[in-house]
Amino acid sequence: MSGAFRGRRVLVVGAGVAGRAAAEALASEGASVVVTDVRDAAAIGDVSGLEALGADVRLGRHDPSDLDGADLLVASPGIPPSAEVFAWARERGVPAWGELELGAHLATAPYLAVTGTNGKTTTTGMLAACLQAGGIEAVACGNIGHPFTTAARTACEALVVEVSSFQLDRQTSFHPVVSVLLNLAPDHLDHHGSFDAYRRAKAAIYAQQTGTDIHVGNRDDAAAAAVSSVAPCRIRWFRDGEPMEDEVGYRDGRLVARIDRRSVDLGEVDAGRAGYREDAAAAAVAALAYGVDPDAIAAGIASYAPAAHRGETVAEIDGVRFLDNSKATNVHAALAAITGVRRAVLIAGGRAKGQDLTPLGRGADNLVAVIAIGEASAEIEAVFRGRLPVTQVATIEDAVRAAFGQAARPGVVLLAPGCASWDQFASYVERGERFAAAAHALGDGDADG
Ligand code: UMA
Repeated sequence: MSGAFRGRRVLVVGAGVAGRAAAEALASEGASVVVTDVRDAAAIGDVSGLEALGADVRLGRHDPSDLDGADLLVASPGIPPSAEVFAWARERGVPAWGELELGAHLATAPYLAVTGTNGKTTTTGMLAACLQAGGIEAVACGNIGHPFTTAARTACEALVVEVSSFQLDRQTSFHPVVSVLLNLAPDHLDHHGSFDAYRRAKAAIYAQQTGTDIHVGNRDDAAAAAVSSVAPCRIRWFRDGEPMEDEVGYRDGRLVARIDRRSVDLGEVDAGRAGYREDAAAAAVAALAYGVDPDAIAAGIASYAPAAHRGETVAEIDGVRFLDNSKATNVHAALAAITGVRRAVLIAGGRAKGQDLTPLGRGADNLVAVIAIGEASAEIEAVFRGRLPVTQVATIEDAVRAAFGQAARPGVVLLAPGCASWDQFASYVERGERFAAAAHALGDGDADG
């Protein structure tokens, strides 16, 4: 503990993963901490960890008096920009930091950062694996679930931070040595208010970067490339085709870097997973930019095991394969997953987050039927009506049974919701787990139930 926040009085908003980590970091650095959350004690569960830190925990609502005596507010990423608590802080002249701002003040190791609409977690993991294969003690953290504010205080040589658009708001000090923008498509419009505001949040990843820092952009994604091309530092690119000088791309299915007018082979990449090639190419450019040896990059990418709920087969029953892409929480990701299947039954829906779901219709040729779930089920039905049979159901279990009934033999049932899980589940993880459990139940003889 350095006592960097000694004598400060800080209001932490949100007692979820980010808020708890922020409170712990601040308390360990000498601050006196108040934590507020709109959820009540019954909903929030155990807060004894926060109380043990000496934090004053106030549950059930936010109140202007929470800011009494405070000289700083630290907000969790999910607090919407329109939340009253920010207006109260403004009125009192109390600065409002996001999670990244606090992490940036605490970090002692250099950090690399990855954002984009899709593929962040995979790219972050792969990039950390490349650095580790190169002998660098690197830790993957951030939106991935291991808060940046916690990782920033652990001893290591580099951090690879997954950053969401939510986190990129309310920071003016986050300064990665290498930043990556993987792709850009409408998402989280309910939180940011518009695609333009979402794009501005993403562009904030490079706001503090200067001359010798490196930003990595995607040549194949016009919307993302437009943002990347104006980064205020050096820019390196990846693409899905033949790479140009200083780029990483693909030749004959193999990942290839063009360095000093030579082609360097970085190995084979699993083409079966949606978005995986893009993620590997991005990780390779970022690792090269950080000075990692090409052999280590090839080893890092080959060793990386993707996290769950990103398109893996979770069950195979009577010739029907169940693919779990619960992490496809927006239209862009769902379409990428649909592109990888043939004659599948799609399970889609959930909370649309203000997205236009119409582009999902482009996947219709790869599907035989659609099962619509959750808040957006009527919108999903409207997208496919007249083109495919669509069934609206209440639960994921009903969806799995209906999809199994309509699937070809052999065939595929694909969970690629295109929407957030938050209307019916705590997270996409819970949605994926319930999907897999329901598929297994069919195999256990519950096929009619
Ligand atoms: N809350 C309030 N007031 C409000 C709104 C919410 O008190 O006005 C409270 C809620 O009651 C809840 C807490 O805030 O108790 C939740 O905070 P949060 O939504 O910021 O979630 P955390 O649990 O703190 O987790 C956050 C990220 N979640 C979101 O951005 C929604 C996690 O990303 C991240 O791993 C974690 O911080 C550590 O950095 C998850 C995510 O879904 C994986 N991210 C989105 C995505 O990937 O699409 C952006």
